Parts: sequence; C-alpha cells; structure tokens
Amino acid sequence: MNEPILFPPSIGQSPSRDGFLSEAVAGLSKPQKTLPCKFFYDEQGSRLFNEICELEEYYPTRTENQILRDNINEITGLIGWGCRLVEFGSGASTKTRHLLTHLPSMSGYFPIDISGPQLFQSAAQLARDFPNLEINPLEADYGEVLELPNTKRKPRRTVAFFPGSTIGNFEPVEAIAFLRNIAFHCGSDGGLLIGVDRKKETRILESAYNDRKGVTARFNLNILARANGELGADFDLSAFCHRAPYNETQGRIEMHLVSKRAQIVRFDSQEFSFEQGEYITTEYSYKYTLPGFAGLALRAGFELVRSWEDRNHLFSVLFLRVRGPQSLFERDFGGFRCSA
Ligand code: AVI
Repeated sequence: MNEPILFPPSIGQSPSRDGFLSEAVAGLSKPQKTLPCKFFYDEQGSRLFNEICELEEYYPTRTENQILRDNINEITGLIGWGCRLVEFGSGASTKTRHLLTHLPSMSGYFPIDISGPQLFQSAAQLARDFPNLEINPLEADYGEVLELPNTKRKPRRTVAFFPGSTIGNFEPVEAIAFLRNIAFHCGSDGGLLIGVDRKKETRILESAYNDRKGVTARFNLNILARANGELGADFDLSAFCHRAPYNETQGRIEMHLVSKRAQIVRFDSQEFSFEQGEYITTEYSYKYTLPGFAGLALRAGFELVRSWEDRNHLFSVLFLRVRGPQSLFERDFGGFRCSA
C-alpha cells in the first residue's frame, strides 16, 4: 500500500488577531452593532458547533446527510471520475467521507477551513483512511481564497463542495460574489455540490436556533468570550443573552446577543456603550426556495443540473455546473464575508 499523501499545512490566510480586532472595533462602532460570524469558530466554538449539529431541533445536518446517503450513486455519478474536490468550510469533513468512498480515482481533495486544529486533525484522519488520495488542507477564511493548489495528478475537472447551508450565512449579494469566485476556481466544466436550507414554518426554524439545551446560546456567547481572551475585552457574559428570531420579510434567522442592562464594554483603549435591550447581530442564516436559490446561482454563473430534497422539504442538495466560459470573465475580486 502507498504512503499516505498529506501535504504540509498551508497557513497564511487565516484570520489573525489583528483581523479580529479591526473587524470587532468596526462592527461594534456601527449604529446596529455587529460581530462577524466567522469569528465563532475558535476551538471552543467549533466544538459547540459540532454539538449543535447533533441537536434534535437542528435538522439541517442530519437531513443533508440523509439526502447525500439516499442519492449517493446519482450524486457521485454526476461528479464523475478523476475530479479535484475542493471543500469550502470543511470542518470535521464528516459529509465528505461518504463522497470520497464513492468517488472513483480522484485527483485530490482540498479541504479549506478557518479553524486550523480541526482541519488538520480531520485531514490526518482522512489521509489514514484514504491512503492513495492526495489531501492538501488549507487553513484560510474560505471567502478570501484567491488561488487553489495544484494536484500532482492532473484533474479531469474541479468540483466544489459547500455543504451545511453555510451559503445562508452570506447576504445574497455576497453569496453571488462568493459563488462567482467558486465558478472561477472551478473553470469550465466545473461543478458545485451545495446544501441549501429551505424556507419553512417559523416555529421549526426558531426552535432549530433556540434549542432547549442552550447549546446555540453558548455558541453565540462564545464570541464574546473569545473577544475577552484574544482582544482583552471585558464583556460580562452574564449581562448578554442569546436570541434568534426568524425575520420573515428578509427570509433569514438573525442571531442576536442582547444586552440585559445599560453597560460599557472596553477594549483596544475604546469604550462601547450598550443600552438595555440593545443587541449585537452576530449571524444571518438565509433560507431559500429552490427557484429562489437557482436564480441566485444563475447570477453567479452556475446552472442547476439536479436537486434532491428530503420528504419533508426541509433541506435541498443541488448539483450545479459552471454555465460557460463567458461567466468566468465576470469574477468579482471584492471581499466575500459571512453576513453581519
Ligand atoms: C454554519 N451555519 C450554516 C450554521 C447555520 O445554521 O446558519 C451556523 C449556526 N448558527 C447557529 N446554529 C448554527
């Protein structure tokens, strides 16, 4: 058996302390205070997110897994042989294992994630389990990746994998710019396998983001703990509470951290004052109809090939293909970020 091929970690574009500091200061200085959701994912935040994925109320993970399992032959048939698979926001790469098992003679797998420890741990485990596969993990804010590494074996095509409905964490215009960038990376004949959370009853959505065990609340509050630890901020975590209403007009869950009392928070020699009831927006999670998302993808240079859904219409997995060479000239070099 060949030696596992695991390239040294490519570090360099991951968000730095300075990046967190400048974005936190900018976000908390706005009339509607914000903290970007990409800063949820330090080690503790990644652990809490994995816990969220196991919650009874949080249907997206298990529903998407089920859709992938039920349709694996058709999905991997559309991706085809000899592809270079690039995963944006790979986390623990749990869903990818299933794909890798069913994808014949791949040219390589590139997991990209903002959280280094989890990325390298899961890449090492995958390298043990798939010893003939070239795996090249990249620790980076996947919204800012400008170039992909080459594989030793020339790929027949590049297919991006963006599961988990993370596309919902982008504002729609940012989602278009981000997908356009993926189309550019994939090139002509490129494909995209993506998970999208669907619009549904408010009751189901709100309970998914306000779970009874309070894991989502801890996940949300952890961003303040991170600011305390990394930026020297003095957030009193007991003076903020989690709230996640569904904004039906905008079609999105909004994650808020609500100040329980009037207070002042200090860091970086600056003061940020809060009135009682004032809140920080930490995340948007947009929900889509299938035609709504297909229309957005079209504007990014992708056409819908096939979609699959669960029997309760909670979640969709879509396979899209790059529309044609003309759409590749439309790349947007602006920054792409999580919303909020
Ligand atoms: C990562 N992302 C798709 C999750 C979501 O559902 O928007 C993040 C999350 N926030 C709260 N719970 C889960």
